[in-house]
Amino acid sequence: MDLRKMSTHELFSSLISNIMQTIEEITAAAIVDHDGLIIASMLRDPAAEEDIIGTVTAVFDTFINRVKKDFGSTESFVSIMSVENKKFVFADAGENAILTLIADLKADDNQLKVYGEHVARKIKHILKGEEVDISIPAIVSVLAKMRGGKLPKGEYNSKIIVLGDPAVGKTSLIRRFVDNKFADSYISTIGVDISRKLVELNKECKINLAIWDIAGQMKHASAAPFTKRFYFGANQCFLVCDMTRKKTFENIDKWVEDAKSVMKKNINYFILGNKIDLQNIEVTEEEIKLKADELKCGYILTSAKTGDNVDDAFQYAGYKFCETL
Ligand code: G3D
Ligand code: MG
Repeated sequence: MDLRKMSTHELFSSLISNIMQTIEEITAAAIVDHDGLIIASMLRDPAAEEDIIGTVTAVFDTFINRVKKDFGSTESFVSIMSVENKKFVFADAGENAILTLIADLKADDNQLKVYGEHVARKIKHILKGEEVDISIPAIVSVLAKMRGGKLPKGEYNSKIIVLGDPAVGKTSLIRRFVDNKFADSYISTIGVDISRKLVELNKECKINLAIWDIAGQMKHASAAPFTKRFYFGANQCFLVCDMTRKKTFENIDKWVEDAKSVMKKNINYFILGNKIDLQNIEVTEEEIKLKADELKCGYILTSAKTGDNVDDAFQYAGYKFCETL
């Protein structure tokens, strides 16, 4: 299926259909604007339509006032409330859209929240005219489970090193995450650039990520022994490849070798298959998945250009780091 040929409405319908397939306790899903008008919707049981529209309108007002009040204060805002025998999930999806989910009371709040946030982010991208991959990445289910587990309390520091062949998009991914910007051209990183961003996993658990963008223009391995000193003390390593250049995927092994030759302890790896917004893809998701299984790590497909799945990647890094505490 060529996503480029899908209309906004079809994209929305596919997105909410995906979330309903993933979480079976969801009985209805809708994307509504700030006046409560339904932009797209889906019901598991069409006979329940009137019922559902009635309840949505009843709880919508309370939520919309909170959205308007809090707008701009948080990046993503998800609220879950139980009314009668249903759970309502409202997730802020950009300037004039809200994702609404209706679920059975037995639905898991963490799962609703994590998936809700993820899908709401996709809606934001679509509304900005950006291309997104509407499938829900596998790591989102991992995120949902982790949030269910207990997170440590406190503020922690984690160092992430970002490795990969030149021009795969390392700097672009970091800039997208840290500044939420994409520039068409960056000056090649010389040596190392360190960016910091606080990831709040919940109110009581915060991870200060120090993200090290290491010498993008250097060839890997022994060609640049002096850059290896930047690896010391890393807790996590992002391995980035460009989905439109197979060679950059094959070289992931070399980057792992390179990192392992320096690190004394085991660290978390995570594969990012970048540039999924482009047409000329040479690497399949299956290949990335196999490589991730081999390295016993997670993976995600991203676009630094549209921002697709970029926040999820760093959030995941935050959760993974917590597992090591
Ligand atoms: P690096 O830090 O790994 O060396 P950069 O890579 O972040 O400098 O990116 C290299 C080139 O790829 C840049 O283009 C950048 O704009 C582009 N790029 C990075 N990520 C993406 C992406 O997700 N999608 C698309 N379409 N392009 C991306 P230039 O033209 O400056 O070489
Ligand atoms: Mg760079």
